[in-house]
Amino acid sequence: QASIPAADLQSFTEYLQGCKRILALVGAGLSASSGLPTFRGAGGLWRSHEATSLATPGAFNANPGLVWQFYSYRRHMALSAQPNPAHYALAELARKRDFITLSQNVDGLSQRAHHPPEKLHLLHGSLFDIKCTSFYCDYSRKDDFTDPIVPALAIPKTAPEPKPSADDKTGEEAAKSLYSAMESKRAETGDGQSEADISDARVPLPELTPDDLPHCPKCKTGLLRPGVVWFGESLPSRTLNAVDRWVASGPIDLMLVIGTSSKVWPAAGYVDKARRRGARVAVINMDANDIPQSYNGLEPGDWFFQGDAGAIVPEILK
Ligand code: BJW
Repeated sequence: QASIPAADLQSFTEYLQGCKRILALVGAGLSASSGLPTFRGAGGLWRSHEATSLATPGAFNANPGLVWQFYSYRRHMALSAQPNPAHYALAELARKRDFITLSQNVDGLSQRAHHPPEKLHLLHGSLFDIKCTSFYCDYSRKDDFTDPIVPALAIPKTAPEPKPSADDKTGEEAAKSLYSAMESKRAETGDGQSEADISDARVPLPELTPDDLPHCPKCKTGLLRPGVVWFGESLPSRTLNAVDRWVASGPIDLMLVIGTSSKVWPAAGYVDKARRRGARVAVINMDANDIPQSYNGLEPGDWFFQGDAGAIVPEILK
């Protein structure tokens, strides 16, 4: 049960009942309680790299092996994660109302929560879309859940650590805490071995050459890449057009801004677009500093629900 101020919950739910058209912008915080890391703030480092610094065409060109290791890890994590109650609550709202979700997430969890696909707009693509990097080739495929996508991208396994010896009285406490920290960083795979947590820079990772990476089956020469939108790249025009048509097709009563730092454009710009069509805004975020900065942040009549989206979203949409 989320602890939401009763007056806010009441005014929000009363307003929600009369809403005809509702828009949501969601970000990485929506999937945080499913165990997936966000981009900015704590957890935004992958090994020694800022996650956002790996999400660029320049990073891929400079070191495709490293960028593929990052995305292969994220594909694996997303496939191992489960949608949380917020994913399900948004899917339910989409089934019942004139409501669309603009998702910046690439993890597939909204789809797995059965969000109606025609009401789910993936602004930044999907980890499970794959496309060719060659300028001359138009190859792409959807819903490729192969994990790993090529053998060289398999997550390395580590042998279980020896348990600290019982008669090592002086070092016992220290060893126990080290052992449990290591355990929490590894997932048991059932064969007595564990998967290494390659997001930790202390875990060795092989250097891959382009030959180790997935290649295009059509042109035979181009490297494949994940079908996500990197910085400096355009968002999918069909998606943007469909969203713009929905936005233009009538007044908007409510804009939900869930688990996003609202720092990345053009996604963040939908808050203003919705306001211009009359929307009141409800922000659901762990961090009170991450209120969309358009206009003056929150305006009278808006709501800010602070806490875990996985708990708050199902509570306010009940
Ligand atoms: C919780 C929680 C819990 C935690 N419960 N909450 C206008 C002005 C300035 C710059 C630009 C502009 N227009 C375009 C740009 C350039 C650029 C941009 O926006 N730069 C800014 C950073 C300044 N945009 C682009 O390049 C875009 N392309 C474009 O505009 O093309 C045309 C063009 C090109 C060139 C020049 C001009 C125009 C493309 C942007 C693509 C972003 N791609 C990424 C990677 C996707 C693939 C991948 O996943 O790897 O998308 S970057 C990364 O950021 C990812 C995310 O979708 C995106 C947003 O992050 P998000 O989801 O908000 O995550 P966080 O971590 O930032 O926030 C998490 C939030 O959750 C926090 O608030 C927490 O507090 C909260 N939280 N746990 C609730 N349990």
